[in-house]
Amino acid sequence: MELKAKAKLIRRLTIETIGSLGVGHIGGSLSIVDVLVVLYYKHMNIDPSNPKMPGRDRLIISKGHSGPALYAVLADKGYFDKSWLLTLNRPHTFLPSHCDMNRTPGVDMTTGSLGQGFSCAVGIAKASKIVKDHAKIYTIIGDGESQEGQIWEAAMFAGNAKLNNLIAFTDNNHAQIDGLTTDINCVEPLEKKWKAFGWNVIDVSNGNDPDQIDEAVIKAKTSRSKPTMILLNTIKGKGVSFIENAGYANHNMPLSKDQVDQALKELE
Ligand SMILES: Cc1ncc(C[n+]2csc(CCOP(=O)(O)OP(=O)(O)O)c2C)c(N)n1
Ligand SMILES: [Mg+2]
Repeated sequence: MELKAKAKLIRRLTIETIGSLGVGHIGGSLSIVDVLVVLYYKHMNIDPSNPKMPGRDRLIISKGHSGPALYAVLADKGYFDKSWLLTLNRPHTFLPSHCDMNRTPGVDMTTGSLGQGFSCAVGIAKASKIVKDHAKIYTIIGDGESQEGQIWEAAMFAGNAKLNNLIAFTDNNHAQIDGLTTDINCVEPLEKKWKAFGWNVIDVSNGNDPDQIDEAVIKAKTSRSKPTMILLNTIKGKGVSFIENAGYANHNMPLSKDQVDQALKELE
């Protein structure tokens, strides 16, 4: 299946997942669907029948509230049955709202406390260099998350350690939990900041276009001595008109049965 069609399918599954609970982090989940699709269906060396395969590539979603989008991908890849998606965040579920590596097959790191997952990704990239397993380590951070001091401590280490096996993405959707990043604590200029910390930076003008993201990942993989930050210019809630139009109010948004139907219709 073509990447754009796959992204549509993953958006549908994400809507159904959050719709089954009636509320969830829909905005931040939909904004990263395209990068997940490019990684999981084109680039990552993984085996859904062996989720802990040694030497596999990793993905750490540091903005761990976007778990539902990852679960949609993992179910579609065959890590677990699609019926699990309808148990999101219910008691005893294997799919909590935030990523948990001890509960969900295919989840590489427990995340949700913003800033921490990125540090874990840097540590795993360093470990991979030490054991020489040639894995690529991918990680996604939020633009609001980039206000965390912990991000920049880890960024400095990754640059100094020349972790060219680390490919990070900023989901630059310009919105955080209760406002626009520019109004709350502006993180720009991101390109200059990452470069100053010793990283390659690739700017993707449409961070919801799988082809543009794919091109950036291909380029990032050729880096010889630096980690790469791919800045994805995204839309929070991408793909469904009334969710996009809700703006940052789509951060943790209720979804009625009628809204689920409308969203699925838009994604046909
Ligand atoms: C350390 C920490 N502080 C606060 C929160 C609560 N929180 C969850 S998501 C979020 C907003 C994050 O914004 P951004 O990184 O832009 O992600 P997006 O909402 O765009 O997906 C906040 C403040 C948290 N999870 N962890
Ligand atoms: Mg954001």
